[in-house]
Amino acid sequence: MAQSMKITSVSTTPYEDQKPGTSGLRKPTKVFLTKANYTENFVQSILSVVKPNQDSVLVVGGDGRYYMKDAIQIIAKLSAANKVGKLVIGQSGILSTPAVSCVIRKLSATGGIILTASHNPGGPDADFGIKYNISNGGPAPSQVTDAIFNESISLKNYETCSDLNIDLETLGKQTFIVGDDKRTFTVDIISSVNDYVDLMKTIFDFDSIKRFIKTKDFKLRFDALHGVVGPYARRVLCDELGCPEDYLAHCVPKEDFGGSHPDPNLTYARDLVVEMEKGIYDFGAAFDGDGDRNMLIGKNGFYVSPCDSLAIIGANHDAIPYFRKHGMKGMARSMPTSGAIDYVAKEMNVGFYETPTGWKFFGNLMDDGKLSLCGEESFGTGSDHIREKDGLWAALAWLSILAHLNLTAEEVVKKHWEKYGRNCFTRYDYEQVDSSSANQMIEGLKQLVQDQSLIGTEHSSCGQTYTVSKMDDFEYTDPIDQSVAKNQGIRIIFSDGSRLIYRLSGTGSSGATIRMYVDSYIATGSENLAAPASEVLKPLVEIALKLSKIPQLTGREKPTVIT
Ligand code: VG1
Ligand code: CO
Repeated sequence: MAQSMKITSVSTTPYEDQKPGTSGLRKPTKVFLTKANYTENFVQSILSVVKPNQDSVLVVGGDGRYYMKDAIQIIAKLSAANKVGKLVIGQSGILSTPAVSCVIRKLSATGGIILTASHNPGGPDADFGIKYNISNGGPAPSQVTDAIFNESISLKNYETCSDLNIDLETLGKQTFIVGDDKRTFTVDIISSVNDYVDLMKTIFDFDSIKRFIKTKDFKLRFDALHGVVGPYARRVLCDELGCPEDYLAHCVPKEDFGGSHPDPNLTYARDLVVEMEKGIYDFGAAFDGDGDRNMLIGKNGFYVSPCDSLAIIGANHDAIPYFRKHGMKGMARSMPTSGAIDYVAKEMNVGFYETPTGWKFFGNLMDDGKLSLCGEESFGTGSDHIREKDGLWAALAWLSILAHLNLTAEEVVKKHWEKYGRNCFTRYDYEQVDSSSANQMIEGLKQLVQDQSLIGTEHSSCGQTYTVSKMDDFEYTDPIDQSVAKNQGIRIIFSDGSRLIYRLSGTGSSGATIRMYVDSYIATGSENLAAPASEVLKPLVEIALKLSKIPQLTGREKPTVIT
């Protein structure tokens, strides 16, 4: 029998700053590289909360960014020492966030650890992140991340098998004998893509999508922004749907995402927009670093807003075999997401939920059978097939709808507006703002919430007048476990239903990012139904900037990103 690997208990100093944000712990890579035991401390904190035993199975993988493989070796050493029975890891460490969720569910695993900072850039001078997902395949809820944080601030030791090294490249099982009691620790290296692609084949009708692409000579462009979606897009588009290789752009994962920002929006996925504007491709999609976000662009660069995309998938869900089989149990959106889907849910008479920002708030509703389709304005769309948002799923959902309706993306969107009316939406991001001015801005708004002095006041800009009818700090009570999430964003709601929302990002790694959201409904038949959102929303944006004093307080004349 192989010699048993020794477990050592290493003393360490706790950190004060390992509080997971909207989606896991995200910090500059340098913090993980230079602060002693930074990764070990956080992984031990996760394991201390999980309390593993010989039956525990953890799924591990990430988006391929710099430091991921080192982090996986650390996770293996600590998992072995902390009595985890088995780790299931994507080959070369690669698993998209939706693929981790899929594998956790398929294996009924204990949970999973995802190495990603999602849409944040990667590399030694950019960001790294670690996220824990629970047994339903979804992001850990606040109760769990709070417990992990509490461990991290008082941690004194971590347990490790420092001699244990795993081979991340060879598919199949590796076994190790660990500790004095000679426990078996197993590592199983699995295909990064197989389980996920198998799941997609049960959700969509690949044959009919393939036929549509072929008979219409429908040209696609999928841009993975050098993130993890590359291998998944290659398998689905080229191997399954028979598309040529040149439909794929930036589909080889890179440790630094080619030095760019793997965030699928009009600013950071500019390449795709430029390609689509040429009029060669019929439908384009871009995905973020870890594969859970999507941006969709129609022919000639027609932009499909994520809020509209969600509503349109809802309205046309019967184009997708999965929904035909399982039915539409309910729909949900995060609070800042436009109200477009509200009209669809109402018309279809299905349950509707408005949750705080972050995918973790959808999990309970899905587990309880109340929710089939949900999304966020931040390019996240998904269903209860897994418990994460899913970029490639959204693109396949759209291909199914386009094939079913035999229309272009632009026609589909415009017909939707004609039927339901249109929610014009924009988000202004002010990235890396000085934290104290960002806090001052939010505090000012909180004061206005407290004294309710804006209620009934009129605000005019560009010849339009809006009256404030409600102002609050969004609070959510989970309908399943009654847990309460407070301070989830300041809302100013006008008498015509238009909304201004302000919150601070929980995914940045340094300074503060202010997000300001504007949502306004235009009824069917209105002459500016198809006008550019920037024009329609101009007066409300001006009012929003004035009420919040963002330019004065931050010294920023313009946001970093407008979506
Ligand atoms: C942002 C988005 C939010 C999303 C989160 C994680 O959070 O606004 O909608 O769920 O990122 O997405 P915040 O706190 O920065 O606004 V991902 O793809 O980065 O895991
Ligand atoms: Co992401």
